[in-house]
Amino acid sequence: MPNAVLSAHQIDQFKREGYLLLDDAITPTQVAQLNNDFSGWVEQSRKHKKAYGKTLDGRPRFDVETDHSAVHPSLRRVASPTEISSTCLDLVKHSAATQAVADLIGPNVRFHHSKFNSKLPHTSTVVKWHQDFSYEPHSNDDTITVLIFVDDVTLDNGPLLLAPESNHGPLHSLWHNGVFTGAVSDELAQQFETEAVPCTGKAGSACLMHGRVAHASRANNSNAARTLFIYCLTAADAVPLSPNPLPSKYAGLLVAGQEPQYVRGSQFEIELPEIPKGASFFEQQAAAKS
Ligand SMILES: O=C(O)CCC(=O)C(=O)O
Repeated sequence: MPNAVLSAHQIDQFKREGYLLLDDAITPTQVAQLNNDFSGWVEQSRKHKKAYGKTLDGRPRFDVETDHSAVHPSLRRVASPTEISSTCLDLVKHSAATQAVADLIGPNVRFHHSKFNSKLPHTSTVVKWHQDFSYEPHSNDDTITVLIFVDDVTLDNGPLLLAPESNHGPLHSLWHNGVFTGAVSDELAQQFETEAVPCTGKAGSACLMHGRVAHASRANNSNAARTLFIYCLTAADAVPLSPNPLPSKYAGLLVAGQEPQYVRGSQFEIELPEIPKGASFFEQQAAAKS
């Protein structure tokens, strides 16, 4: 079957390095619509001092950073936006980014979860080194996180940092001294820092990242926001091994191909994650010292 959007070279690059940057993955109109949705939520967040709203499992939908205030909003996470934004749902179902994922792990692909991660200007949100697959293990590791750039992402506004080829390495523990820290050990984090490649690009670009790729990001000390719309897709024959950390009425929706008549397993050992009780994984990463 011919590939929908990716060249053989791009597919090879993804398989080797574990990620791929797509320019113009969504249209300028879609970028404007995402920005419009997110700006509305930022305005709303000024009225709140802590996480608020409700998702399917009763946890807060909107999560704010410790430096959040009415005059200096620091809305860091919107959980499951596919339920409150038709633009998000439409992108998950129909974008070139989703078609590209079908080229990589398809033809049969399903939706797992979505979120916005934002770092508004001069905010302190950091993401510690981790692999997404350890937060959302499946029976096989054909899982891809799609990170859509809602703003231009530069070296200055806290870009995603990736450890190339870490998709070929082990699944690292996110548990330390019996506590789920949601992050790899300090020693490993230092090693990944030395290999880190920043993922920068214009608004409308998308980074497709294999679920085993180690990644992190630093605070935004610039005047420009860095907001990402993020969604996770899996091969349709991959069955979740733990509860969805971001439950949604659309979880499991087929976004490409057909329902497979089988389940596929691949060989690995993995520690099951702790399901967040608070608004987001930021609380797990902040609460625990790795
Ligand atoms: O927002 C970022 O920079 C990284 C996002 C991420 O790693 C996550 O939400 O799992």
